[in-house]
Parts: sequence; structure tokens; C-alpha cells
Amino acid sequence: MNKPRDLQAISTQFQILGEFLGAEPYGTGHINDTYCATYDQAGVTVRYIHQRINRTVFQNPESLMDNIRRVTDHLRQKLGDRPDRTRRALTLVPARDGRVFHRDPEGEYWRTYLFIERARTHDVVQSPKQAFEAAKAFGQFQRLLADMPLPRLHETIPHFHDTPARMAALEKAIEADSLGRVSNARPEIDFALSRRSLTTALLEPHRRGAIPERITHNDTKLNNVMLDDDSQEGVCVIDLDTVMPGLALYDFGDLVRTATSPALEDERDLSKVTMRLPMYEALVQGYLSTAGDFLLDEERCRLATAGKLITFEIGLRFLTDFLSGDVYFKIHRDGHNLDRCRTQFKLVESIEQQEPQMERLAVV
Ligand code: ADP
Ligand code: GN1
Ligand code: MG
Repeated sequence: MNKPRDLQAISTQFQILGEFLGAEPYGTGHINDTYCATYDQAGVTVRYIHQRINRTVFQNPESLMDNIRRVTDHLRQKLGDRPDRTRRALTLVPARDGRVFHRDPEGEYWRTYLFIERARTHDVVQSPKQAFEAAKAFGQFQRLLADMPLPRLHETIPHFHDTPARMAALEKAIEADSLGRVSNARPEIDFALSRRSLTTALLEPHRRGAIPERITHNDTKLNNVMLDDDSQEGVCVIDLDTVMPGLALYDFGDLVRTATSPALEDERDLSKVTMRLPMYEALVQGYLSTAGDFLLDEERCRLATAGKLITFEIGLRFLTDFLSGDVYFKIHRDGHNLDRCRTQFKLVESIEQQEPQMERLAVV
């Protein structure tokens, strides 16, 4: 739950013209506190996004905001004079002092974005067209960032997709069993421990130089891209907190995790959780339509593996958080993180059963 905050006071800290009308918690993100605020601007109601950055998760919000400023500036420059460029890339609204964030008296960091209208995010994919468009947009995002000038972006969360480290964190949580929850999650723990060899599926080829580091988004769940209400086109990639050096396949993998199953991430009826091949095929086609010209064969041949790995990794993280007392992901009911872990592991099984067919769809 978001702690009640004085959004009107926050709003006055940003360079917004108009009268504050109100603000409501917004979206279904697990990390930050997001608000949609409305303003009267000369008789027209306009919306803005105000966001409080989660300081437990992001220990250095100023370097994080430095990344986002550089990334959004670069995207804007690449988009040139397209008339719709404020819908195609996030636009930060500066604070009164000219910085891209405001630090409130409690030490909390806030930022403000233009609200992207006539588009929305989806928690569950509705059609292969949406899957195609989402993957196309994330591929384009990677492509536009490929020539970002140095210096290297800050690592906002070190070892974010280091799956062996995620496994080690799980083992530590099992060992500590600080809340006595291990006995509630035995099948999930066994599932995780029996797949240890999967954890190095991308890091090992990366370490021997077969897969390059690129600038990647690292949190490409379906609800981090806005799709146009009319055309369903992927308009704008959002949630840029984890844009940093990574592997392109992490981004494709998280799309497989979030845009192939008809079930919500926290669905309790596991019979609904399944990897649907037509959605996967749409993801491959959409992603290759924009990323195809820079992707190496060593990356292409691991698209299906990436889906399995990232789904497994997020399952590990939900399970670890459940065992540790739900300290990382926001929860809205008891056992929420365990429910989320179960859907991930069910999806891993579904991918395992269809891997040969998935691999045939992205033949090098
Ligand atoms: P979190 O890190 O908590 O996931 P997000 O940055 O993804 O936060 O924002 C949460 C939700 O708010 C998004 O899923 C999206 O629906 C909405 N949102 C975020 N930024 C914008 C924007 N600029 N315009 C419109 N909606 C937005
Ligand atoms: C979080 O911020 P949000 O809700 O888009 C998390 C991702 C997880 C995802 C699982 C910074 O994403 O890594 O994959 O939840 N973001 C962070 O739904 O940890
Ligand atoms: Mg998000």
C-alpha cells in the first residue's frame, strides 16, 4: 500500500503550468509509487505522472535519474523532429530548480513525466498483434540506444540479471527461514533447486565472448510498454529505472514471460498458465523486425532459452521475497509472492514442454 502523501505539495516543485486538481495512485507496478495527477491548464484538463522512486530498491536515485535523463535525451535526439516525439519517448518535466527530480523533506525522490495519452499498458496480452508490437517496440528501443555516447550507464541495481546470484540469494533465504515459511513452499523450493544448471544459460556464453553486452532495458514486462489505443502500435517504452548495460536476450526473455500466457502474473488457477506458441511466434517476429539487423546468430539461437531463463529467474526472486517476508515486491494479499512464484514455475514447465517448437521458430 502507498503511504498517503501530499501530492499537491509535490506538484508545486515541478515546472508545471496550471492548477492542481487532484492525484490518484496509478498502474500496477511492483516497485515505485506512481500517481496520475490532473491539472487545469487554461481551461483544459491535462494529466501528468508523478512518481516516488523506491529507495530500498534503488540505492542511488541520483545516478538512476542521470541515466534516465541521458537515455531520454538520446531517444529524443534520435526521434528528430517527428511531431509525435513526446509520445514516443518519456519526457521528464524539470523541477523548479532545473534538476530532473525533486527531493522532499523526508529525503524521498520524486520525478514527473508528461502523461502519454491515447495509449495504455496491459497486464495480460490480448492478441498476437499486441505481442508483436510490444516486442517490436523493445527491439527498437535497443536499436536506438546502440549508439549512446560514453560514459557507460550506471548500474542502478548491480547483478540484476545474475541468475546464479539470484539462486544463491534463494539458498540463503531458505537457510535463514526467518519467518518459518520454508515449510509452505517445499514444492517450489525443490523445483528451483532442481534447475540450478539453467542459471548460467546466458552468462556462460557471455563470459566466453559469444554474446555481447549492449544497452538494454532489463524490465521489459508487457506492462512497461504503452500501446496505442486505436492501432495497438507500441508507442513508448516506459519504466526506465533499470536501463543499463545488459544482454539483449534478457529483454526478449521477459517478454516471453509476460506476453505469452493468458493468465495474470498472480493467477491462482495454474491450469490457466501456459506458453502459447502463436504469441511466442508474434514476439519473435516483432523483435526481429527491429532488432534483427544487429542481433548475432549466437543471440538468435537462444531466444527460447532466454524466455525460460528469465521466467525462472523472476520465479526465484518472488520465492526469495516470500521466504524473506515480502520486503522487495509490493504485495496486496498474504502469500502474494508465493502465488507469483507458482505462475512463473508453471510457465517454465510449459516452455520446457514446447522448447523444440519454439526453437524452430527462430532458426538462424
Ligand atoms: P513501476 O516501476 O512501479 O512498475 P512504472 O514506471 O512502470 O512503475 O509505472 C507504473 C504504471 O504507470 C505503468 O504501467 C503505466 O500504466 C503508467 N505510466 C507510467 N508512466 C506513464 C506515462 N508517462 N504516461 C502514462 N502512463 C504512465
Ligand atoms: C518489477 O517495476 P515493475 O513492476 O515494472 C521488477 C522486475 C520484475 C517485475 C516482476 C526494479 O517490475 O525486475 O521482473 O517486477 N523491477 C525491479 O513483475 O526489480
Ligand atoms: Mg513498471
